[in-house]
Amino acid sequence: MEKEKAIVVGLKLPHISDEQLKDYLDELELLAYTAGCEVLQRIVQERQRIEAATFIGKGKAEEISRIVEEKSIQLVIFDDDLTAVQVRNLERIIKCKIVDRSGLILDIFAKRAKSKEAMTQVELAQLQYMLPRLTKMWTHLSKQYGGIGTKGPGETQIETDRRVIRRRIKILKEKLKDIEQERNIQRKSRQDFVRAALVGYTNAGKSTLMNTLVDADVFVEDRLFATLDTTVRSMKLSNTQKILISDTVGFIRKLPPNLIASFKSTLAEVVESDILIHVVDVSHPLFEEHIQVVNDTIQEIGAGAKQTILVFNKIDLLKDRTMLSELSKKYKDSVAISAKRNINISALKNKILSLISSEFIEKVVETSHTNYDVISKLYQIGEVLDKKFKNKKVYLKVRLNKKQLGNFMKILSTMDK
Ligand SMILES: Nc1nc2c(ncn2[C@@H]2O[C@H](COP(=O)(O)OP(=O)(O)OP(=O)(O)O)[C@@H](O)[C@H]2O)c(=O)[nH]1
Ligand SMILES: [Mg+2]
Repeated sequence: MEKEKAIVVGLKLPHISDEQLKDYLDELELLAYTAGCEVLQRIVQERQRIEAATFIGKGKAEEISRIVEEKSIQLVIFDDDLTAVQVRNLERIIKCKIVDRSGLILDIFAKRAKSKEAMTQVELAQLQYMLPRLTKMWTHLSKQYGGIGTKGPGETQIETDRRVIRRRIKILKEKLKDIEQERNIQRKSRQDFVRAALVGYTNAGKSTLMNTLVDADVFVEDRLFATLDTTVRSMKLSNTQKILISDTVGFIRKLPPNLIASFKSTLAEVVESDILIHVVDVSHPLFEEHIQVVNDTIQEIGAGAKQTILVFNKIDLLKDRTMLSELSKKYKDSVAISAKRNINISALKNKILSLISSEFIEKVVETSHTNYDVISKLYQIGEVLDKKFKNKKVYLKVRLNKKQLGNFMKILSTMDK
């Protein structure tokens, strides 16, 4: 398939440095490439503030319009989110599709979604995003809806399309509710385990780390948003200690809010986990900003208060590793690794062990020495550290995670009668 020809546009406001803008536009180009476009040119405008009507200055928009014609550009991509009015005004000046960062991200998610859950979540986010932006030029994201927005020049057509979209949104929300319920049941079965979630910026190496830690065979690719669905695996930390670890969708600067909202059931794994393993691509020039973006997103989904290990990944790509000692001072509970080259993985495992140790407690359980059900159950769910017999009783010293203890004591009280 022929690639769509695109231009990317960035606005340099006073608080943004040249270097930052360059990195933002690098990322935008990577997003464009991921979405299947070929970026022919980069345009930057320096301004004191955003132009309310057209985002960039009108003169700049006209300049872009000329380039679009000369080079037969099909798509102009803005690094910031545009209002519906700005899109409309820009489309009057520039005769091709105008897409903003959120639109592009949603488009990539739509292309990547494979499972029923991910597809439903993305479609909902897309339609919510599209609804206020519906114009006759809007064809980029709407191909799959039988040409919504492509047919009519008239406002009536747009009104009809809006109604169709609203109805579809309602159906999707109901569908998601059912999926969520299914997910809740699945997650309930995992309640007895200590759970860790891998989180991080997209392309940081979460899935690679998952594969290194548990032999999981999760899909890894040097592209943005390789992972959209959650994978959960059990991981052995020592001979007796097992936890569940999950890999999930990555975050990015300016992730569309309705995308986060509709990915609620996918992100529930993160929200319900006991600890977070925050994976950072330390070889990226903007890695500290990435950390901030991820922290903000985690806060937003309501998982901000969890104990977190910061994992500086891809240290094999660093020319100079002296920065790592500075980083370990600055960020406590951090560890530097290479998931791909298997460097320092045991240090990470030890970190995880020490962080989850507070989730485990030791307890002496007393029961009749013939109460095999209780005894075997204890061996099953915990680590038996010591065993003593006295007066037809057995005293088992066990280590279990706190969550299991409550359940176990309930079982014990019924079994022990
Ligand atoms: N050099 C090097 N590359 C790595 C390392 N860890 C991961 N990568 C590469 O980084 C790219 C992204 O890795 P993934 O594991 O797919 O990243 P992810 O965080 O799961 O990304 P998304 O699912 O897209 O959010 C792949 O090309 C990996 O091979 C590492 O330690 N060193
Ligand atoms: Mg991944």
